[in-house]
Amino acid sequence: MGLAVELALRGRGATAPNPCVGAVLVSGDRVVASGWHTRYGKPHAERECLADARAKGVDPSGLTMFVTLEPCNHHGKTPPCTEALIEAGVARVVVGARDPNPVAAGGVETLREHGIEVETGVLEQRCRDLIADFLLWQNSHSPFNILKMAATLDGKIASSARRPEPVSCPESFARVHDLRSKVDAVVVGGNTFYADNPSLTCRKQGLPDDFEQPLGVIVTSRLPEDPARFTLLRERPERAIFMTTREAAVSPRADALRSRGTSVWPLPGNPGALALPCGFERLRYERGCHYTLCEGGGRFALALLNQGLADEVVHFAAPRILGDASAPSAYSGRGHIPMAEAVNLRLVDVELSGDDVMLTLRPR
Ligand code: AOF
Ligand code: ZN
Repeated sequence: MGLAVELALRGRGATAPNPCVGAVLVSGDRVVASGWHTRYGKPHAERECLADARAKGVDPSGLTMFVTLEPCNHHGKTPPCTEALIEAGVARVVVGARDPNPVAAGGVETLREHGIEVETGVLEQRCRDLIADFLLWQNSHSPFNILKMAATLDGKIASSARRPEPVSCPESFARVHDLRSKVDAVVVGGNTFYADNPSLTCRKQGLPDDFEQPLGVIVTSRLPEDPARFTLLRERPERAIFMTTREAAVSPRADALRSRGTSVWPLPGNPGALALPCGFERLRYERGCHYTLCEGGGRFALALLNQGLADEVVHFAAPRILGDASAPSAYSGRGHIPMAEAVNLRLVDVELSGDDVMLTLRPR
């Protein structure tokens, strides 16, 4: 099942608004075929796995399939996977998570009615974590927001001089660009935008020719005086969106941005505490964003966490220490907080990323 989870992740980003799913076919203790859902509307993981078996000359009858999500039981964009499994004569199906989608659920019962042995709940938490995005799209109006942070061991994201210098190693940098290749928008706070002048593009090797760069979104109460000074606004003005206060959104600076094709969206709330949910809702429904990558800085990161909008945190801890209290911190903006009011996260994964440690966390 662990392998099926790894395979499923290969489809992550391309299956939205459907889940990513992985499957392996096992004979005894050998994996003889595998598959995953590669893209929205394409065959499901179970059918990909059976096709892989056929291509390898493996007869699936009597074998066991491990699949991260309960096989679907309905005619959607594709016919039911339960049918394919029954026809193929698979003897046993091991399921990670039950399907939260009532329209497609019920596969477990159908398979059992046809004499297939079914076991459920294997690596269940990991399989549920795998489809947290799918759950969110069904139950909320927000995109699935991944908050990315890179900090020194003492939690600093830049030196006090705030030059745009890398904190993490090249491997982590490459992982961030891999993340950028899977999201529909990259979102930053105003401090980061004005200090770093980021292009917010994906610069991963080997991108397809038709790759569409993510939207660049800036959350700030201050709009730029001279848009042409900023790479994003110079190179892709029509792919940039400012989320700002209601006052700033009707200012001459907002008009100047709009005349260049950049969108300026008003948010409720005051300059220090903009209410982000309606901005994210617009990203999803007006711009079709299913995933965003929120890249800080510290104040924006904490605002996201506080407003319950960080659905996953990817934190790179670099093995270096600044030791400078005046340098900006990874998550900041509150004062005199007792430990009982800390933002508590659940650790989902730990990996080495070159010299850094990459932590993947989820809200509790
Ligand atoms: C997927 N990929 O590998 C599995 C899914 O419209 P359809 O036919 O693509 O069906 C989508 C539903 O099928 C989806 O909501 C989920 O409940 C179920 N299983 N979906 O996209 C897969 N196994
Ligand atoms: Zn299916």
